[in-house]
Amino acid sequence: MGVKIALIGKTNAGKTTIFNTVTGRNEPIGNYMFTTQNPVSGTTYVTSPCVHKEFGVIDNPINSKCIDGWRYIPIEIIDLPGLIKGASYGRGLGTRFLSEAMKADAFIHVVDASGSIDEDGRIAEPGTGDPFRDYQEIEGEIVQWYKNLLENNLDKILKKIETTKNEQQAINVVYETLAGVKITKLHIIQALEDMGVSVYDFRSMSDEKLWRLASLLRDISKPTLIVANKMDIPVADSGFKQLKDKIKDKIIVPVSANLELLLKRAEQKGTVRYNPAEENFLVIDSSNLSKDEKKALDFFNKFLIREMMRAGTQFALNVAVFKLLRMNVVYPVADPKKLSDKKGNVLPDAYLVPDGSTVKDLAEIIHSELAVGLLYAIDIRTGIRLPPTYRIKDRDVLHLVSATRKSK
Ligand SMILES: Nc1nc2c(ncn2[C@@H]2O[C@H](COP(=O)(O)OP(=O)(O)OP(=O)(O)O)[C@@H](O)[C@H]2O)c(=O)[nH]1
Ligand SMILES: [Mg+2]
Repeated sequence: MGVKIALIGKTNAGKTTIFNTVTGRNEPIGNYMFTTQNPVSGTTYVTSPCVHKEFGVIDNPINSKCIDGWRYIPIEIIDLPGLIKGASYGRGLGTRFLSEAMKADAFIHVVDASGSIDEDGRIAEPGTGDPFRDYQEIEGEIVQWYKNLLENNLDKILKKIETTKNEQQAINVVYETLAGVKITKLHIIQALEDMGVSVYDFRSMSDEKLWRLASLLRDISKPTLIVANKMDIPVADSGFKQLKDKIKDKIIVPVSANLELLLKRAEQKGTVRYNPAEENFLVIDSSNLSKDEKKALDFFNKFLIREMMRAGTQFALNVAVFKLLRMNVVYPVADPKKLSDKKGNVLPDAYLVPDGSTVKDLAEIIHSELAVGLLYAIDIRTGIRLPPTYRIKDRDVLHLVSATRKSK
């Protein structure tokens, strides 16, 4: 369990700078190609207004953090080695690391909006590159990766679908072949439906159709947010506009990973603090701010937040988790009076569950034994008994009652 997001994109786009910003880690960042050689996993957080105020209690979170009334709920983020055009036939580091990306629930596709990467991925004069071309080329490599996956398994799929006339079973065959890369049966059914074909059409699928199927599977199985990075470089403005004009079906969030990394480091020193309510940084100790930090603050708070409206890495993560993946936050409590776990920790855990998850699903997440004898849940806000089939709403506080095991 747990939400996992992978950073994908062209080499030098700034993936590791973003990774370090949001995890507080110190992985190598470089202005040369393929600085990141292997996937790196880290922990970061999404933010949601904590329920403790509403219930008039002081909380002591265990699985998450509560800062200034905001719950910081952990998610996993994976920094990946960069891609370049031709990666799917082995250029650069190739696409072998994409199998790691496939374990993620969603992608953040990082694009250098300032156009300071040339076609091959080298750092170049800002404005000489082409952010939209970069985006398209990298997406093309990813779709090609899916297509290769289908092609490499085509014989196996064909052989097996001949053994059954039952369409569901045939879909199962495709699913089993692709299960390792987090493609669900529903993804496959939806992709086939969108194409208007049946699973038996694998028998005579043209190259073009296979590409289309790969592309649909890519889109459906990995919701993607675009980060337009390097917004601190003036020409990035037009790169960002170009991306917005040409890509209508994706959310694009402007970011300056460099400046945010500077501010995160300042935050560690205690001179500034990120403020989730306003999505900006607050000054705590102006006497100790360096000139660069002041400039970064000004740019982030005035330009990115005021002019671009919504921006920054925290906003990007929140959008990915709450909008693209449609996650809800739920607080299970073992003691319905104290709102605590058995040890007395008040509002100890906040879980992310996909929209549509039921009380039963939540029980499974907490403990399989709890799920076996699950009777009902009590909605702490209203005192109402909710059946196991109740669909959890965002920021529900629930006490689960089970015949087999007490909730934690
Ligand atoms: N001006 C500016 N430069 C940035 C920004 N983000 C990253 N960079 C620079 O871009 C270069 C590449 O950054 P990385 O974070 O290593 O890029 P990457 O996408 O991880 O690259 P690979 O590991 O090769 O795939 C470095 O010189 C960074 O300092 C930004 O927001 N603004
Ligand atoms: Mg990197």
